[in-house]
Amino acid sequence: MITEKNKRHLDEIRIEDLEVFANHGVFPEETALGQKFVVSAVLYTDTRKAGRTDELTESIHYGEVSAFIDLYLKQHTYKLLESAAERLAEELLIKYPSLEQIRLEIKKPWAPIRLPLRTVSVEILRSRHTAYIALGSNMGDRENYLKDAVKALNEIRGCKVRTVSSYIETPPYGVTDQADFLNGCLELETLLTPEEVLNELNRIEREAGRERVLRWGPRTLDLDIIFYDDLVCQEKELCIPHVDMHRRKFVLEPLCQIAPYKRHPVYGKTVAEMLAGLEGDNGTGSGN
Ligand code: A4P
Ligand code: MG
Repeated sequence: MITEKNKRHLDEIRIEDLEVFANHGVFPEETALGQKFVVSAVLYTDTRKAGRTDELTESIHYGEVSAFIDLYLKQHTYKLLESAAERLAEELLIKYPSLEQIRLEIKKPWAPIRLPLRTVSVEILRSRHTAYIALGSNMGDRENYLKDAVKALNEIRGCKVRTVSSYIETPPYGVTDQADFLNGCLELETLLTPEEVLNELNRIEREAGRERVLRWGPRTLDLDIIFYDDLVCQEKELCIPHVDMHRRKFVLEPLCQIAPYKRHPVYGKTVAEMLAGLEGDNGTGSGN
């Protein structure tokens, strides 16, 4: 899923029609003989500092990127242009942290389809995203479950945990007849889509021995997506922003430590404002 980010205008560095002789294709002849691929890339980044200082190290070196594209496409073989573009875009976003977004087009002018055509191509747009994840545990070694979850998230390819709140002790919300929780929040930089993030969260919960017995019931580990950029999505399996976050002190309090000015894309309030709205409540946020 490609989402538009509500962020500052980004500058563009363009590489146009870089020719690479490589071996991608569905037919065995294509992978054996090779053919010409033509690559164009728009690198979205902030060039302001490089522009002011005239220092190449402050920007992204288009010569280096071109050489990387050439080598990467020669060293790997994919059946599909889609895969070649997907993998290459991911590699570049991981290699260049100041690259916020990339538009990548790979053309295949000699595609063997026995019909005259100028070219076929695949073009993709891939971005770095920011997600906020809420963590909770009220069984066993709670702190260890939360710490292991942070570590597991950081180990996912294309994910980086940027900030973690402190862990706070909170009374149970919803089903109140259960042990107190330890809760926290973290900021995650990610190349994954929201659905892929959710799958990873479910995997990490499973690996922590989480069993889905009772809704709102006791659990070794609960991981929820609170925000994903400014995305608003209401699907059966995935609601972003989290539907109940604005009523939950156990989410807003740790989130306020790391993102007090993050604004809810629907309600228009900052995290700090939502938390202030809950103060004076009974402390669990359940009285709302
Ligand atoms: N799902 C939809 N949107 C999201 C999202 N933004 N992030 C779906 C994560 N999952 C999302 O969740 C059910 C399904 O929600 C997922 O499979 C996913 O497809 P679940 O984790 O299986 O079930 P659950 O956690 O038992 O239910 P629910 O409603 O998610 O519970 P919550 O909201 O997670 O609340 N009190 C304190 N003090 N601290 C806590 O951490 N946690 C809960 C659980 C209750 N009381 C608590 C705490
Ligand atoms: Mg949950």
